[in-house]
Amino acid sequence: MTAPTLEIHLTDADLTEALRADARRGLTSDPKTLPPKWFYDARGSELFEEITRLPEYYPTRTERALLERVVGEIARIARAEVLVELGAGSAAKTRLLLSALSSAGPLKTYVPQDVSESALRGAADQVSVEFPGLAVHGVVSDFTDTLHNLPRGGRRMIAFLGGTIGNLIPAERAEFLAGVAAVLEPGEQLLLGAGLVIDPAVLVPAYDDAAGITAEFNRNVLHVLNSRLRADFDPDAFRHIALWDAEHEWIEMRLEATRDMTVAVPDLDITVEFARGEQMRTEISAKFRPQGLTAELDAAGFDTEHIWTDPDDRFALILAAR
Ligand code: AVJ
Repeated sequence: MTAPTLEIHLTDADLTEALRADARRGLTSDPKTLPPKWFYDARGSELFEEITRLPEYYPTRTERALLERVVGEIARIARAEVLVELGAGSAAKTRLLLSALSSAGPLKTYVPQDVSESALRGAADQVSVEFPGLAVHGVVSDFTDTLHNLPRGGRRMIAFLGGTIGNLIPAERAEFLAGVAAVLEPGEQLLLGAGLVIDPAVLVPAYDDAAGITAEFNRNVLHVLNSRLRADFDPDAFRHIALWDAEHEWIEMRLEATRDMTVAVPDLDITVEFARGEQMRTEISAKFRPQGLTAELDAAGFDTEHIWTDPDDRFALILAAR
């Protein structure tokens, strides 16, 4: 086994700088917003892992069961020598893909990418132990602006699983898909996992669980602002909200101030006023219709080769070629 390498395109200082810009923009706009990528410090990544095990949170286990069922088919259509996984996190589902791709084809290299160095290090180490024949090159970066840092040489498949594409607003999504298309050579592939539009009675509890883990995950963004920007948010004074926006077909998570508050953010030289009842958007998680997904992929320059869905039509895996 060769030890995994880790390339860091996003230092801790870069992260703080990006958070400052996002927080300044989001906290001074009306209504206030914060981008979802700031949930994922070490504690946030752990809380998300806990979410994936909740009875209400169906996406992870649905995607995994679907992947288990169709991974052989994917491996037959795939031509990848290099598997690049965006937002790899703990890379839990990747093992399925790696074993199918390496037994069926020419896979030589695995490139997991994530913003969380801690999650990535663990994943890269584990994969190297389990797949001794595979070269593992981890990349710590932001998936939306570091596609150009991905290694070249060897036919690539970019996997973007878990439904994280849904965290992008439609304009960002179009830009992201076009960006992926732009870095791929003709014939290279994208494997996309996306949550489908389903009954809100199933959808909403997935984002508002009875044990309150998603609420903690949501409030964690305030802990991140406190520790990185020396803000003095009282996270417990914010209430977790998850609602289904039927017009946009997305879940929206918000934090609602339960009292009037003045929050100091010394590292931005601002104070931020919250009125009791004021809501701040912290995440959208868009759900899709299969035809909508293929249309968006087509617009970005992809050909959809295959689309698989689970028996309850809750989740889709799409293989598209450049
Ligand atoms: C990790 C982005 C796929 O949108 O379902 C889980 C994040 N947010 N519960 C999602 C999340 C609230 C999750 N993704």
